Amino acid sequence: MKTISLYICLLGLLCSTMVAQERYVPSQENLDAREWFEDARFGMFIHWGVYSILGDGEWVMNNQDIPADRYRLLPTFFNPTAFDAEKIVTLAKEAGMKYITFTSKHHDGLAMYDSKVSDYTVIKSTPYQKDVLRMLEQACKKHGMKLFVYYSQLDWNHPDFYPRGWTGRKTGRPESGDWNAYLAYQDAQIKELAENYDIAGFWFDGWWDQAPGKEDWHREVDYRISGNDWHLEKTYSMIHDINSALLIGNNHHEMPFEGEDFQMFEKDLPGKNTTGFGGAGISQLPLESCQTMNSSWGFNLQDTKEKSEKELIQFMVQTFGNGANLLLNVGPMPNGEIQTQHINNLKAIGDWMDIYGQTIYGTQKGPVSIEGSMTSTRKDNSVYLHFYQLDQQKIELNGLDAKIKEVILFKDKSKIKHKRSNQGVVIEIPTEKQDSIVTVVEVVLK
Ligand code: JFZ
Repeated sequence: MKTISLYICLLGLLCSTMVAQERYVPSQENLDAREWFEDARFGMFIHWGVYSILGDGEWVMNNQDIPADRYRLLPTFFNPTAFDAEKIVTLAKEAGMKYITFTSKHHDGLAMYDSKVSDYTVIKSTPYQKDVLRMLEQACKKHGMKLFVYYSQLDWNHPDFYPRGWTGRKTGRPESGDWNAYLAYQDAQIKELAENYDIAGFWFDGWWDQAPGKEDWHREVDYRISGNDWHLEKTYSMIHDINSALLIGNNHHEMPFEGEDFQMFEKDLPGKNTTGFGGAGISQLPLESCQTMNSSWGFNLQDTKEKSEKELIQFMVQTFGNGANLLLNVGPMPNGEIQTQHINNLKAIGDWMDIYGQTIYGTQKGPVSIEGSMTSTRKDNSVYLHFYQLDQQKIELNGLDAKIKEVILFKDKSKIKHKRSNQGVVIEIPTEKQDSIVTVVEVVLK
């Protein structure tokens, strides 16, 4: 009896170790892709779909409690004749962006690509009948840009997305459905995206609608949800089996899960939580902050909370100074064009990157920063100080102990006075050398 129970324990132990051993080990191709991603630093997020027609952002179906059968009218008159994938890709490239992340399917469930497992697509449900993702893929290939796909696991249209989560509860769908059938549908779409399109990775979203095992996630709603299991490991290993280089990120606002390759922060710098639904710690994975130009992701007619070019560039350098990428969003209008102000923002950022790109691409998080005033990046023997708030000429940099060869103003290479201090080094930036947006100083180390 003792020996039998001993064998059972050993067997149990063996199994648990076997399962534990299923830890995700990124391939060399994946690690190379991560390195490319970190060096690239800057991408364009594109939130575009039939929701753009209503000009009330990408959550309009949920926020206006639009029943699914009513919402399905929208695709029937979605015909963006002015959409020009090459124009948008070129705009991104000239802004200094190296990749694009496009909403292949958002929460409303409509596929903005030629899905073979659904009729609810831009091909089969709209008069436009063009594969928007394919058009972006071709333009990215032509202009040497990489393409990621945003994919919402949350689906307010699919009848089998059941039991419902904390959103999409007023869509008029029957109070029934087969969750596993929905997961099979989701994985079939993810499989076809990974196999049929030349993409660099996935930007998943919607986990938080269920947030299995995370009771505190839905504290402000007066009903309890079961929090269905997303079987993410199964989905992630399916993707990496198809192409191990594909980079997977999931906007679940938790510390990264097994199988993920990068960590994103929504509308926040890494580790910050100004949105209230952030707050995850900072992992060792490549990092990416995503941000809107106004306060909406999808086109929003009445959203005038526009960030200025200065605010956008100052947030941008802070993400880079925190060792993270920036994924800056555009929400094309129903005709497919981008609002003029957002085009101008991108042009201004492009002009800035033309001068200072060397202090951004391929850099790591810098060794020094001053809260509310300066962040830094580092590459080889150079530390690049990005002062986004300067109201004095003498600045003490604590913690820069390395031996300094010279300190120069990056844009004109003119010398900047500096002398050692107990804390580190004091540099002197005369007012006339200071820039109203970001003053960039290069510290060349010995
Ligand atoms: C999500 C999407 O809902 C949004 O539409 C957009 O795509 C953005 C990039 O990602 O934003 C969220 C995610 C989670 C919460 C709110 C907005 N949340 O949990 O409160």
